[in-house]
Amino acid sequence: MFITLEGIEGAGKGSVIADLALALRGSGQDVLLTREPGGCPLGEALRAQLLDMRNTGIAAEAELFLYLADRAQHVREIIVPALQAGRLVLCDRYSDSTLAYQGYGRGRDPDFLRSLDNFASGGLKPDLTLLLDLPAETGLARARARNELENKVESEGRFEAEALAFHCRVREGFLTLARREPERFAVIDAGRPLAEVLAEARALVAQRLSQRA
Ligand code: Z5A
Repeated sequence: MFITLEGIEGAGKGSVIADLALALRGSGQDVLLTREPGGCPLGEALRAQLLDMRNTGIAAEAELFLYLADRAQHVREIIVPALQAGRLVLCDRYSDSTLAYQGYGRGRDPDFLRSLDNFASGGLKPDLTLLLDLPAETGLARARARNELENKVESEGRFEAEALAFHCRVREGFLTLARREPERFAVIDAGRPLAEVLAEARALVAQRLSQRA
């Protein structure tokens, strides 16, 4: 089973995915925890470039193809072999991030991006996507506080430097994608206390697993 987590920056994906991995491993599932960009060695190198605060000059077209290159390698090297081995794959961001950020955020036709993404991913789609939804202001404030605490301001801040309007478009983009595929998406109100968000995410995954059993 292939599960992805999506949402704007600071939505809580990292927190939720770590908790899900813990719960699922505790119940005996063989879980692969991964992320985009950066879920394979090539992806790690691409991630460093994509998120580097100094790379303000990356053209939007180049940015798009770097995310797609990361996905093409990640799917073939990591995700598909894990699924074929019967593992449960939990991935922090995937194709919906490309549609939301490079499509709705940067104003590029989502249908055009869909066809490029389909080529990069080999058509692999998640079975379940948890969308952590919250106002962009709240997510950015959380991410900023976390980055300051971890002293990451210089190394991982390129997207935080985007205007608030950009993150609002990305949020709306995710919600549009969720409305388009209600059977794949579950939208979680991530503005609530973390314990409530974690409990809902665990329940949604347990429900989906029991449906497939
Ligand atoms: N990107 C793209 O443009 N196109 C693509 O195709 C792909 C990605 C795949 C990756 O950044 C960037 O790549 C991303 C989109 C772009 N940039 N942006 N924006 P990343 O991987 O470095 O960062 P991120 O994915 O945006 O995640 P994040 O900033 O690490 O946020 P998060 O994982 O969603 O949140 P978190 O780390 O779990 O939580 C943030 C803080 O809030 C932390 O201190 C938590 O303890 C706290 N938190 C979490 N939940 C709560 C609740 N419920 N209440 C209170 N506090 C909370």
